[in-house]
Amino acid sequence: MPTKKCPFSEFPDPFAAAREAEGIREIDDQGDPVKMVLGHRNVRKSAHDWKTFQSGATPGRIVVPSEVNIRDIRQIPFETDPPEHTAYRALVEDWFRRPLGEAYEVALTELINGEFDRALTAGAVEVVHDFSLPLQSRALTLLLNCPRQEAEHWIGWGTHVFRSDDDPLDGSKANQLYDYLDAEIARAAVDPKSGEDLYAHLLQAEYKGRKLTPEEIKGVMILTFAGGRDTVINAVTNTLAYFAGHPEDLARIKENPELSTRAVEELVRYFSPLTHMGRVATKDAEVSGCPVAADSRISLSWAAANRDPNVFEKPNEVVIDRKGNPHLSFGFGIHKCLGAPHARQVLKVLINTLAKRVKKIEVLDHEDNIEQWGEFDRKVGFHRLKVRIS
Ligand code: EMZ
Repeated sequence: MPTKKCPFSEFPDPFAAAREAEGIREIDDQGDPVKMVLGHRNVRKSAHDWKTFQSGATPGRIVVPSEVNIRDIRQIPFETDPPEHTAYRALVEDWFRRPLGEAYEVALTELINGEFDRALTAGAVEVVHDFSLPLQSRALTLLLNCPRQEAEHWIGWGTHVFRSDDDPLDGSKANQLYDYLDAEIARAAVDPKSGEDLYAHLLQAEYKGRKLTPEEIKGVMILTFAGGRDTVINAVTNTLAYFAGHPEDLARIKENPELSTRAVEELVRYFSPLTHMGRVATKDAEVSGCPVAADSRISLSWAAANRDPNVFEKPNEVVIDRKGNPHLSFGFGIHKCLGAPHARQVLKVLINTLAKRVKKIEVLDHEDNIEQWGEFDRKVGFHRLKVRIS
């Protein structure tokens, strides 16, 4: 696989020429092609038009790479359209906004401080597996409101629930998550003591005048586990890599902690932890002057839109205090990321803790994680990032 030589803290934009030229580019995905929409305006427009570009297609088909061959459970609310989407989303919206509360931030700060205690004691640490993955898993126990201990089990699943090191679509791996969720849903249904977690919340919820089925609850939980896993791990890892290369920005945040809110937005714009998300056309349509046939796929390329020079000045630079930052890293429209408040809090607390406690991050060794989308090679994060934190 060709890898571009670039310093560890740089994330080049591979889409510039195609975005400027046609603004759309077709790639193959397991024989089911995808037209990648690249410009900010058209990505937003297509995301907004859920009637033409639906999410409720065959489960797995809006994901790129397509997961139709490895799962048939619909993820909820992600793989539904209005009116079902509206009703499902209403059941979980408040729950996923809990991260904005003060107690949540306090708990997250304690948790992230614990991760730094470990990293600082260890000296050298491999960030992806020994810092970001445990951090993501342990932070997820706050979102689920379940015992912290559960995370130790999830850490064993690795950085992605449907992918393993040598297989980008690993069906057997998905089964371990499914079996775990079946057991957890059954446990929550019979154990009155566990009334405070997300499973219990979903078991009590009323959807269109009835209770959710175990299958629907599982659909919500799969999304909760899968959607925020590699994305959060990449965002955390990339943040450490960025500040390793830019200690001056960390010093600015230390001086001026209010900057961290803008820094989070700018870093997620720059990293775009999720490259794109697909949609399926419900009828013949046109995007960026290009015909899109009914039942064919497009993808909304958040990563390409986030570097669009028509919208962002100096798009390929991290402007740590960038004002007005209409990035699309958490999507756009009715499907915008449910986990965004949690992810933003994780990154804000991470950056504030870094600024407070860390003087220097030294990169000892790294291996980039380069995704390949047709002609585009895109660095999304790292397979391995070994650093010394002091
Ligand atoms: C799906 C997706 C959701 C998909 C917002 O993203 O995340 C991917 O990592 C999963 O593979 O199934 O949950």
